[in-house]
Order: sequence, then structure tokens, then C-alpha cells
Amino acid sequence: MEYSYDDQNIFAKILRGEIPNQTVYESEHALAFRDINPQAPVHVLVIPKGPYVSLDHFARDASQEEQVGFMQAVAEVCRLTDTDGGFRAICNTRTHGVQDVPHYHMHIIGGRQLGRMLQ
Ligand code: D5M
Repeated sequence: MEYSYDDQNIFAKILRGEIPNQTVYESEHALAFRDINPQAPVHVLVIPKGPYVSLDHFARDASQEEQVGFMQAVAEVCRLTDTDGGFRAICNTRTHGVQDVPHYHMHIIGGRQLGRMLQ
């Protein structure tokens, strides 16, 4: 699989500070910010700072430090938001996964009872 990262994608612009965001947590390796179109009271996107297109790209090519840093950011988002009742983590992945923004991101969605399935 060849992954081609487009540095003009909207999350790359957020990482460069060219577009504002509502930051929940930031570290050396990751940024977490509120989704612009929230589906629930908690809807946060966690992204790595490195140039990874998708979950599979990140899982294959990111260093252990980047991968641990990403999961630590997920843990911080859980600590900082209303997720004690649970939440859903979603990584829409490339074309079949209907991924709109081609920079790897994990949706953390919660703060209310969710339905059983997504489409
Ligand atoms: O979803 C991409 C998600 O990114 C979608 O829920 C909207 C969100 N989005 C798009 N632009 C912004 C900005 N500027 N700030 C915050 N959130 C944003 P996916 O289909 O998984 O690629």
C-alpha cells in the first residue's frame, strides 16, 4: 500500500495554526480538538502531529513513541471530557470507510446514550 499525504488537508492546516480549533489537549505527538459538527455532547477528534493519512498508515509507519503518544492523548481526552458512561471511538478509514479528511483522526463520541450501530 502506498500512502500519499496531502499537506493541504484541513487538519494539516490546523496543526500549522492556519485554521483555529477548540483544543481539548495537546502534546508533543498529538492534538485533540472539538469536531466542528458534533454528533453528541462530547465529540473530539484526536490526531497525530505526523503526516499520516489514515489509521492503517499510522499503525504501519508511525514510531512506537508516536503511537504511545497518540494513545496517551486519547487517555487525556477521556479524563478531560464526560466519558465516564462510555463512548464510541471511530476511525473512518480511506475510501470504503468514508474518510473525508485525509489526516488520521480518531473520533471520540459520547456524553449521551448512543444508538447500537452506525451506518
Ligand atoms: O470526519 C472528519 C470530521 O472532521 C467531521 O466530523 C468534521 C470534522 N471537521 C472538518 N473540519 C473541521 C474543523 N475545521 N474543525 C473541527 N472539525 C472539523 P471523517 O469523515 O472521519 O474524515
